[in-house]
Amino acid sequence: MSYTEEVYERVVAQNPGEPEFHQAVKEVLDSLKVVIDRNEEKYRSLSILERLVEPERIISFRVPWIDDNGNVQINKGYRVQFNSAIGPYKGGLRFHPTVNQSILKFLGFEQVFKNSLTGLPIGGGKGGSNFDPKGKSDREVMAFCQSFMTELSKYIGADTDVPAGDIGVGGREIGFLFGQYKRIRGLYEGVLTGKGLTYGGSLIRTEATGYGVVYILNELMQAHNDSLEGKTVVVTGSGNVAIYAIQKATQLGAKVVALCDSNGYVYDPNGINLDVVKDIKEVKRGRIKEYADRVEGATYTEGTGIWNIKCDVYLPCATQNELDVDGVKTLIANGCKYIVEGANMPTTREATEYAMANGVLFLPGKASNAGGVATSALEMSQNSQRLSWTAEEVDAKLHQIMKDIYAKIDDAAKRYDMPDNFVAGANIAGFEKVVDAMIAQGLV
Ligand code: NDP
Ligand code: 2IT
Repeated sequence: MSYTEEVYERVVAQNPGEPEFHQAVKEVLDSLKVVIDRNEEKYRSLSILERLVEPERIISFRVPWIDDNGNVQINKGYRVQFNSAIGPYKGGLRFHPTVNQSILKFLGFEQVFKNSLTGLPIGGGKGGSNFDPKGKSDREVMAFCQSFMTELSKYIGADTDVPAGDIGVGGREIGFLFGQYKRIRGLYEGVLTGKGLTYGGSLIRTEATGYGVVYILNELMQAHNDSLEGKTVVVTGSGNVAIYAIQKATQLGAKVVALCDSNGYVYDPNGINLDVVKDIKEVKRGRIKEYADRVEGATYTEGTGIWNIKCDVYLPCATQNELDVDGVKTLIANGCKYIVEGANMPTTREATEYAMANGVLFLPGKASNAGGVATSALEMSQNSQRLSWTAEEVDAKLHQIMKDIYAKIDDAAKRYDMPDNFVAGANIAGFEKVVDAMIAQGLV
């Protein structure tokens, strides 16, 4: 058995009941086989893969809070501090009822490689809770965030671990979390990113993940003598990443005709009206169904199946494993040429392999959604300098970072004779920097 296979079997045996974590590890280890094979003795002697798949630390804690009816509620809270070889742990917090240790370990593991690809000095981490913000009052969300931070504050800091948002954690939650950290620790520091602009946030952080997805898509298309102009695009989700991916794709001349939430999807042949989406999702915190009631010519379909809509470009921006092989087959049959992941691991392994084997140009989330965390690192830089950069400056840096990521993953894929295999390219290029730093720092 190869070293990568041995380590994968060990991960499955030692981390029972964690299918998402196994899936993320398998994809990375399969890609790394070609790298390990060239230098197996060295990597084995240092147990480098065993170290890479074991989080440095997992913190899990109880989060008690009181709801609006005066009842005590208890949630689970976590922070997975996965790897600090190249910088302080960095990665988002997810508040969603499905959150568990497997999901946070998969996200933390992916984050290590993603953060490495940004070229910035940030390690990998992820955290969150099975708390569901949907339908909660602002007071309930604040009570939860304050209790969550009361415990988490013991383990984070501007130079140790810097959380941010993810599913269910946006500007409102980051504000409540920041206030409680400051109150408990007595420190006004860049301990969180995605902050509001009046208290240390960076311009363009809100837009960064979605913009970054489209910037790197544009690089991919240009490298293949194509462009977004006149293309039909389907975006999934209708949250932070989806909204700003739609905005940038539209600015670059594409027509985005569909989006969704966890209840169903909207098709608008005239092109999505983003003002309506923002009002429904960012202001009213409502359901995407309302779009069809408000926009003439748009239709709403309950349930899944958004991949049935014909498109040239598909940008999955909702959640893990949302796109399976049947979905990909339908997309390809309808002429889809590009799948670029805005979410983390939204495409199943089988679907990814099918897409790549059938002519789709595919960018994995750890490369294509890295603009969010990269701009978080720019927020950290601004906080350290006690300065704020202009929107143009941050956007230009983000754009350049996405171009550099495309160049890195393209180069790694070509160096290992797998041109256009950006899954392998991203895993290899991400690994090279982290592993170099790990080896240099000795057995820690
Ligand atoms: P949000 O909470 O803002 O939005 C999530 C969106 O996805 C919502 O529209 C939600 O719908 C939808 N969704 C969730 N689960 C499902 C499902 N099972 N089927 C269909 N739709 C679903 O989160 P973000 O936009 O921040 O995050 C989206 C993805 O992008 C996640 O995978 C996240 O990890 C990733 N990501 C986020 C970054 C960021 O900076 N925010 C950076 C990099 C990656 P509903 O309202 O019904 O739940
Ligand atoms: O998955 C991700 O990269 C994020 N949710 C953003 C993390 C961050 O620290 O900005």
